[in-house]
Amino acid sequence: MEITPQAGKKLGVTVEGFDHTTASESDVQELMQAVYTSKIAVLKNQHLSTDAFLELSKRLGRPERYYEPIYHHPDNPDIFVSSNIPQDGKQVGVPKTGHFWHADYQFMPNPFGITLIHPQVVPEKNRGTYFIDMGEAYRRLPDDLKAAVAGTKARQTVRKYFKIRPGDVYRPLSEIVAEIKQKTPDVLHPTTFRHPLTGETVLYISEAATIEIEDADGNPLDDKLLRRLFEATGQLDEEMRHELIHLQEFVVGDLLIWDNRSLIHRARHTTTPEPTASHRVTVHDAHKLYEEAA
Ligand code: 7UC
Ligand code: FE
Repeated sequence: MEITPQAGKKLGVTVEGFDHTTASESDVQELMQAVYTSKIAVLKNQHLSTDAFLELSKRLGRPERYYEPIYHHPDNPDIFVSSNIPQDGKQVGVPKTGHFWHADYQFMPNPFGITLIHPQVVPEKNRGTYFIDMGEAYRRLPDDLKAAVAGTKARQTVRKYFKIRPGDVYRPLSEIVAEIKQKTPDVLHPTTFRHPLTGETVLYISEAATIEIEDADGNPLDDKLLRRLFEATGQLDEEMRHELIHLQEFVVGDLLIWDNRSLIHRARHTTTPEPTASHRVTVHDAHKLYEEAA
């Protein structure tokens, strides 16, 4: 196994020669360390079946199956499918997932630390996924914003980007909204926390999930604060030119592993509906997302 930094990029390493069937425990630890410190690892030449992808993922942690079954791979429910390519005339998984800044499971009480993506069909144009390192974003915040978020909590929701399921057709919208509130109520996470593996402070907010910041007594703070935080961290730049935005490209055979604690990501917008498909597994490593607020 050979790990090298991605040339000319602010984030990420390339990993050659990783074989999950023969890797030693210390190889796996070395790989995980690279994920925590460099944020993204691109494993090359991973032409794996869905079962093998899941087996590789299990070497890194305990899989968390997506809570909504419409995303499940038909043969393997631990695999989340993002695809706009029908198979035998049927939709598999969900199209156009993640077209907004988010961290995976940010709206859940116990998000996982690691996301793995195995691209299956990569478009000709508009390939890749955008990332922002929210540890670096926090370090660059002006002092007044750092002071404004200290000791606060952020309210996270799935409601803004929840996708209507095929089975929701003809249901009253109010009933669907009530179901979402009951199954996935909004959660509060600390606005900043200490990354349990790197020690850095992470600003844990995203445009898709975060709807409010509350002070230590639970009083909502002015909306302008959240807007300033989105602005300062590059999340409002629709041109994708902000200094903090990293475009991670990939080809079929790559397997991406990233640090879901400190990175937020956003799928690239396709202007033309090009075929695209990817498989995802998410895992809990040995630590909770955060042990304490920063
Ligand atoms: O359809 C999607 O974009 C799924 C999104 C709302 N959640 C992905 C996750 O793991 O948080
Ligand atoms: Fe995602």
